[in-house]
Amino acid sequence: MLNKVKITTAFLLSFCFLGFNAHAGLVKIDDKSDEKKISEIATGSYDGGNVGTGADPSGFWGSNLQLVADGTVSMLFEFISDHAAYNNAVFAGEGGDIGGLDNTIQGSFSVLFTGVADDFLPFSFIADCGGFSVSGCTSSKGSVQNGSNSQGDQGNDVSFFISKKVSNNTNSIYYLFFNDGTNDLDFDDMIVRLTVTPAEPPQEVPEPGALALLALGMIGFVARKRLIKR
Ligand SMILES: [Ca+2]
Ligand SMILES: [Ca+2]
Ligand SMILES: [Ca+2]
Repeated sequence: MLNKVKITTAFLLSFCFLGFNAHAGLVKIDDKSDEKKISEIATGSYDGGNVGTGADPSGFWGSNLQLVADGTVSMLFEFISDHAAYNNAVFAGEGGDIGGLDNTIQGSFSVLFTGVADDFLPFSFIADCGGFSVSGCTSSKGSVQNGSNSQGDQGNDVSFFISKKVSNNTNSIYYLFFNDGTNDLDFDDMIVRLTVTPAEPPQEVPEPGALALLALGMIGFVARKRLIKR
């Protein structure tokens, strides 16, 4: 009788932890730079117009986006505008869940990302993407991955600017302004809106990690029971 109670409690606790993980985690800017308006940084003309953060957005240049806590998020990327001779592109995701778009495709895509606190969101901007496909580009004139974005060599290096968060209760929304590194800093070479939403990890099959946790618990329980019998 006591054993049954213990087993039930172990199972309930396991599912409590699974539930907690499923709902945790949105994003933060690592703000390696001071908050500035694009007009304070730009050396070329910023031609992005009003992107929902005002005509002269305030944010961080050379910074990166990280998860706040362990969890699964959905990342929706929407093309806003471009003002460049290059065909620039943005890619996001991992494994079999990779999406992307370029100046020609425009539109939007979304991917799921599961990570732990402080992980960088997996996305990259690529300058002058040739042969666009979901797996990448056949040629580029430089790229920058979130996590290694920096101010670099001013206008010669590719980099991006992240707007301050534009949020409501359930989403974290940022505008990302890519500069493709052709000797100016105008941050209008590709502009996308990133909406991050809490997401349930795929639930059809329990994750191996969760199963292992349950199995370990059961093994420990049986071992303890045997010790008591001795
Ligand atoms: Ca411009
Ligand atoms: Ca530029
Ligand atoms: Ca430009």
